[in-house]
Amino acid sequence: MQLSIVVPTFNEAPNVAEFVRRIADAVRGIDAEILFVDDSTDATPDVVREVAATAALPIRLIHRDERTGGLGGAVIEGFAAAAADTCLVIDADLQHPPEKIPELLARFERGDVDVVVASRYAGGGTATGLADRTRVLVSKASTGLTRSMFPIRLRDVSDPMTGFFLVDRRVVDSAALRPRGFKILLEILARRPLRVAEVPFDFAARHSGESKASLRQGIHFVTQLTALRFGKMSLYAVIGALGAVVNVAIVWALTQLGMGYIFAAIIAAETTIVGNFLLQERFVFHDMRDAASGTWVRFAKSFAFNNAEALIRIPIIALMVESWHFSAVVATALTLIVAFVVRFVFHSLVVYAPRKPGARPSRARDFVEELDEQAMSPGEL
Ligand SMILES: Nc1nc2c(ncn2[C@@H]2O[C@H](COP(=O)(O)OP(=O)(O)O)[C@@H](O)[C@H]2O)c(=O)[nH]1
Ligand SMILES: [Mg+2]
Repeated sequence: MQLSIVVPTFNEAPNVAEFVRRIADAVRGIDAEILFVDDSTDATPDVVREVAATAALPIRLIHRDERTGGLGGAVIEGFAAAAADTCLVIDADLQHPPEKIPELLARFERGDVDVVVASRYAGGGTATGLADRTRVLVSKASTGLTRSMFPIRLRDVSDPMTGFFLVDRRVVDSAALRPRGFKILLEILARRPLRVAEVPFDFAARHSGESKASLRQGIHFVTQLTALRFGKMSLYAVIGALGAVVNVAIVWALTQLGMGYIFAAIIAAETTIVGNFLLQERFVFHDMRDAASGTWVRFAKSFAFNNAEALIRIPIIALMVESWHFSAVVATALTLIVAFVVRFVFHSLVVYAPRKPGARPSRARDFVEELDEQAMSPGEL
């Protein structure tokens, strides 16, 4: 098999027949298969089976009961199940013209690249099929933002957000990907340096049905981008910084209302400890929650640790200022930096530690390995 055409589908029943017809026409003479990875709740699987019976090329269907990883997760599953190493990803709604496939394949077969991207923004490409002005703006802005965040990796890629590309699946490190949401190509390109070529294409309007892109996907995307770029620890830092700002604001507000400073500081500290916990549960460690102990146990550990840490930090600051003659600001800043790292380590290793039955062979080694993995792992969302 020369080419596997991987097609993620979510409720695309009215598009399937026309899609398959155009693919079959376009890839005549190429030894190709179509692999639908379907999460639909409509009749898409039935239509696929019906069309497959008479189609001019082999068609397979993977129907998933769980929408793990959404569109991106579906694509990765498609790579794993594909008959060929050369995998082409294309949407089922005909916004990506199947007639371009031979050109993408020919470019790939020159043998000097790992990925061929069909680009709306390369010379000759267009994005007129985007639903409205807002989508055009969002698409352009997010593409610009993404490229500026990965100036080296995406140097040769004008359209890292396209869902139309061809890749040699052997260069995709599926285990390292956190395929969630729409931007699977970005994940692939950002994780490791790959050789990329582009082929311009005209992004058409949807054949039928509605786009599944949404504001939620947009928010998802921004967080995914941050995580891809800066990792889990930085998300944790962002939340910590946010907490610090809120902390100061609460102290300010309460003292304005006439409350004593110490009391205000305690209320502010406890509020931000709880707030930070909720945010880190949702955004930083959400992928570790299921395997860890229950919510209230996690909360108790986190709450106790942060309180103990604050209690210990204050005498240390005093010691630094009184005995070692640090300025109060420097002492506070230094202890906060150390506290940040210690807190992150404690949370990833203790609060969100997986429940494992039985004793571990070498705790020290486990500790170091886990620490390394947590610090480096992408804080995907
Ligand atoms: N398997 C699967 N496919 C999806 C999912 N969400 C979207 N898709 C498919 O991914 C492709 C692109 O989605 P679409 O809604 O057209 O996004 P847009 O082109 O950015 O507006 C289409 O073929 C969708 O059916 C999902 O959660 N799972
Ligand atoms: Mg589409």
